[in-house]
This record gives sequence, structure tokens and C-alpha cells, in this order.
Amino acid sequence: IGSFIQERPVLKNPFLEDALLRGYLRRHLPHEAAFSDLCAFGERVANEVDEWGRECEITPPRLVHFDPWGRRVDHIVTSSAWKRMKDLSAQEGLVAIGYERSFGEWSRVYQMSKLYIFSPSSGLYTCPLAMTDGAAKVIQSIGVSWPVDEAYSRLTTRQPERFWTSGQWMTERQGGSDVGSGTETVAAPQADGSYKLHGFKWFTSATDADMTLTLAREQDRSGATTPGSRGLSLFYAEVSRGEDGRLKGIEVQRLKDKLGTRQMPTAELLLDGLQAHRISEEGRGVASIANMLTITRIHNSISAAAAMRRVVQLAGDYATRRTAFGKLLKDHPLHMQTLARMEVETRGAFLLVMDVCRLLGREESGVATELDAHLLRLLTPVVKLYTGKQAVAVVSEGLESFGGQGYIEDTGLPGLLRDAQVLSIWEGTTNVLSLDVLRCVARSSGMVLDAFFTHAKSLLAGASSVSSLSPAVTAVDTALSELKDFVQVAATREPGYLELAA
Ligand code: MFK
Ligand code: FAD
Repeated sequence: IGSFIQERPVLKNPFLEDALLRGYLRRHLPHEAAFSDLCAFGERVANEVDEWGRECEITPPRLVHFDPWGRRVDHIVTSSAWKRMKDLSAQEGLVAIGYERSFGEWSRVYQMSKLYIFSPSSGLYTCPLAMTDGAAKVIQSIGVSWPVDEAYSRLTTRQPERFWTSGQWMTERQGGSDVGSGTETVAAPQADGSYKLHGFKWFTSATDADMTLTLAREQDRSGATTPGSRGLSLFYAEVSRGEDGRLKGIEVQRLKDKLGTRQMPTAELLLDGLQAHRISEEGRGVASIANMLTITRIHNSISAAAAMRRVVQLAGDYATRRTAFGKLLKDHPLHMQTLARMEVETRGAFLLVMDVCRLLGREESGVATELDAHLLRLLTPVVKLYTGKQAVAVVSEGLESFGGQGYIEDTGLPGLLRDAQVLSIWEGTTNVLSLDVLRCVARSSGMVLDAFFTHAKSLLAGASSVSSLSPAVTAVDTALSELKDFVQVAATREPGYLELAA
């Protein structure tokens, strides 16, 4: 009595276990080098990295304000696993692949496939990687020259000792969605052409970063600034310490006590004369950081699809080990129907995200058509908002498929749900991204929407050759026409976007 021990679900090589990922890559990127790298990385994730991710969760960062002698140091102490994640990220080229472009227009698909395998085991290290990738993209788009050339080479290197991560400090107390009105941080010009930043950043994640991109209002000689979004410029700053051991121009006020993402530090920062360089034109801060938003939103969507895939893989494995009512869970049709529904959601999310990665790769390799460019702009917020919501639903369902064990901390499962919850909040909430969709429809005079419907119709045309799908094709076709009218009207009527539409 009492001697039964349930077999645990086993994480196997997430690349070899994912038939859809392998099938997708076989079709689009049939390179032996990519396959063997992903296979080896999948092995490493299952046998080594997943444990580090767990260590990050149970050894969360802490903030040491003062050294033993009372000197202010603001030291964010992270786990050794978190530090190993940084080295691993460089060695595996998790950012670099996107910039080396060894596989041409498919390089982003390859990079994101690797991140997709890594994400649920990464201890949220995918967060700094997303921002690092976004910063490299911004630098590349404005031109890799002083003062950001050294930073670019460090963000995109494979050498662990040179590798830098970047922060993305946008949110302030008054505004995270509405940074245009909410940003109080000012940039005081210095005689040498640099600036000193003064302000308070309310959310800064992975605050152990080496550098950051941030928004601030440039002061004129009288100290006056321009209000609203047009007054914001984009600044580059390095995070460094002086000889006294103190952070230069920064005080870490406190670390946030969060529902999830506990593996990584998220801090409130007082910027008190942080030296920075303006890297956008004056007043073009939001437009310039938009490139970072595109990249981080795609990373977010990859993390969402990956969380779904991970819970489905583990639930599937558990169904072969757990018995109820005299048979394994896998032999209960109702249980399998639940897992099948999760699988369908996961596949849909994966294919949508990968299509956006494909479009990004085409744009960056200079082979994107006008249609591709429109689709990338439209689908980036769509995929982020949709997969963020999906991940919470699918991961929650996934936890239930382990019964009570899904609720038990040291199985590692609850963390998946906690970490999924943030995916719809940061990098633009669902409604803010919905408005972004309307904005891009309105600003393109409907061209973006036309591109989407042209693309959707061509996909439907392919599907309609399969006769069993024809009722579904007709239904989707009708729905698309109605949707088009609806979005067009919404884009012109949404309060605040009336002027744009006009
Ligand atoms: C695990 C992986 C996860 C990733 C890591 C996450 C770590 C957490 C990091 C964060 O959460 S960082 C903070 C993220 N913050 C946001 O996402 C802000 C959400 N709010 C918005 O997105 C608002 O829509 C926005 C701040 C952009 C609104 O600002 P404005 O100034 O009112 O926008 P406006 O005037 O419409 O646009 C200004 C310019 O930017 C326009 O260009 P033009 O002046 O040339 O016309 C816009 O077209 C352009 N723009 C805005 N959004 C864009 C864009 N361009 C391209 N793509 C976009 N998405
Ligand atoms: P608000 O903008 O106040 O939004 C509140 C609600 O109002 C939301 O539901 C929103 O959808 C809704 N809303 C707002 N505007 C509209 C509108 N026009 N129409 C309809 N609804 C609207 N930020 C950074 O800059 N850097 C970071 O590294 C960072 N890390 C983070 C880490 C974590 C764990 C979290 C939780 C947040 C982080 N953030 C970071 C902040 C995050 O990006 C913001 O919290 C987010 O953008 C929302 O902004 P807000 O908190 O000001 O909410």
C-alpha cells in the first residue's frame, strides 16, 4: 500500500519529437547542416539545458542595493544557470543566425526554429535574446556606424566572451501602451554631442543587459521639450560601472515581484544622468523603435507556439504512462480528443508564426515583393495578439491533462502557465495591437488589407482542389469578404484613427 510511483512525463529531443517542424523545414529548408544542427541542439535542450531552465526558476534573481560597507552597488545577482544561458545563446548563434544569413531568405526560419526548440527550456532567456535581436535590427536599419558599430558586432557575435544583450526601456509609470504621452524621461544635450538621460523607467526586463535602447525627449537650450510622440527620440546607452563599483547614471529602484517570468530580473530604474547617444532623427523615436517591436513581437509569437508545443509533447508522453479506469490515458478517446484539439491549435499557431518568419527573412534578403512587405506589417501584430491568447488557453488545458500533478510546482508545469500569461501583455497588449492592425490598414489606404485577402484567396484556391475541403473553403471565403468590409469600416471609424483615415 502506498508504494505506487507514477512515471514522470519525459522531455525527449524537441526537434525529433516535432513532426510538423521537421516536415516544414524539409519542405522549405532541406539543408543537411540545418537539420543536424537542430537535431544536436534538440538533444542538448532535452538533456542539459532544460535543467538549467529549472534552476533559473528556482533561483530567481535578487537585488543587492549595498555592499557590506554601506556602499550603494545595485547589483542584480542572477543564477549561474542564467549566466550559462548567455554563453550558450552566443555559441549556438541564437541571435547571430539572423544576421549571418547563411541560409539566405530562410535564415530567419532557421533561427526561429532553434528558438522554438529552446524557448520552454530557456528559463526565459529568450526575453533578452528577443530584445538583443530587436536592437541589432534597429542598428542595422539605421546603419552600422559609430556609436553603435561595436554594439552591433557584440549583439550578433557567436563568441560568448564578446556577446552583449540589450534592454528595451520604453514603459514609464504613466504609459506603457501610450509611450507618446506617457514618457517623461528627458535627454539633456552635452557639449560632446552625447546626452544625459533623466527619468524613471517603470519596467525594464533582463536588466543585467550590457546596453539598451530607450526613448526620451530631447531638451532644447531652455530645457523645454516637445510633448507627444513627435517629441520622442531613440537613444543608445551602455550599462556600465564606475571605478567605485556603482552603475553609471542608473539606480536600480527595486525588482518587480511578478506572477511569472520570475527567472529573469525586471527592474524599476531611475535614470540619473545616464550617458546616451541619440540614434534616430529628432522626434522619430517611436518610428525608429518600431523595427525592434516587429522583431520582439515575432519572438513573442515563437515563444507562445513553443509553450503550446511543449505542453502538448509532455501531455502526449504522459498519456502513454498514466492509467485511469483500467487503461492508459492514450486509450481514452475523450482524453485523446482533448489532446487532439490542443495539437490543432498548436499546429495552426506554428504555421502562422513560421509564415511571418518566412516573410521577415524575405524582406531582409531583399527578395520580398510589395505583397510580402504588406503581409509582414499586417500579420506581425495579428500573430502576436492571437498566439499570446492561444498560449494561455492551450497551456492551461495542457496542465489539466496531468490532473492534480499539473498544479504542482516542482513538476515544472505551473511555470509554463505563469510564463504564458505575460505573452499577451508585454510588447503590446491585445487591444493595442488590434488598433495597430487598424492603423496600418488605414495608413496604407487599404493596400495592406488587399494584400492579405489576395494571399488568403490564393491559399484557399490551393485548398479547394481537395474536394473534402470545399464546404470549408466556401465558408472561409464568405467570412473573408465580410471580414474585409468590417476591418475597412473599423479602420476608418475607430476613435483616434478618424483623422488618419481622413
Ligand atoms: C519571449 C520573447 C518576448 C519578448 C521580450 C519582451 C520583453 C518585454 C519588453 C517590452 O514589453 S518593451 C515595451 C513594449 N511596448 C510596446 O509594445 C508599446 C505598445 N504600444 C504601441 O505599440 C503603440 O501602438 C505605439 C507606442 C507604437 C503608439 O505610439 P504613437 O506614437 O501614438 O504611434 P503613431 O503616431 O501611430 O506612430 C508613430 C510612427 O511609428 C508612425 O510612423 P510615421 O510617423 O512614419 O507614420 C507609425 O507608422 C510607426 N509605427 C508605430 N507602430 C508601428 C510602426 N511602424 C511599424 N510597425 C509598427 N508596429
Ligand atoms: P496600459 O497601457 O495602462 O494598459 C491597460 C489596459 O488598457 C490594457 O488592457 C490595454 O489593452 C488597454 N488599453 C490601453 N490603450 C488602449 C486603447 N487605446 N484602446 C483600448 N484599450 C487600451 N516594458 C518595457 O519597456 N521594457 C521591458 O523590458 C518590459 N518588461 C516587462 C516585463 C513584464 C513581466 C511585464 C508584465 C511588462 C513589461 N514591460 C516592459 C511593460 C509592458 O510592455 C507594458 O506593461 C505593456 O506595454 C502595457 O502597458 P501598461 O502597463 O502601461 O498598460
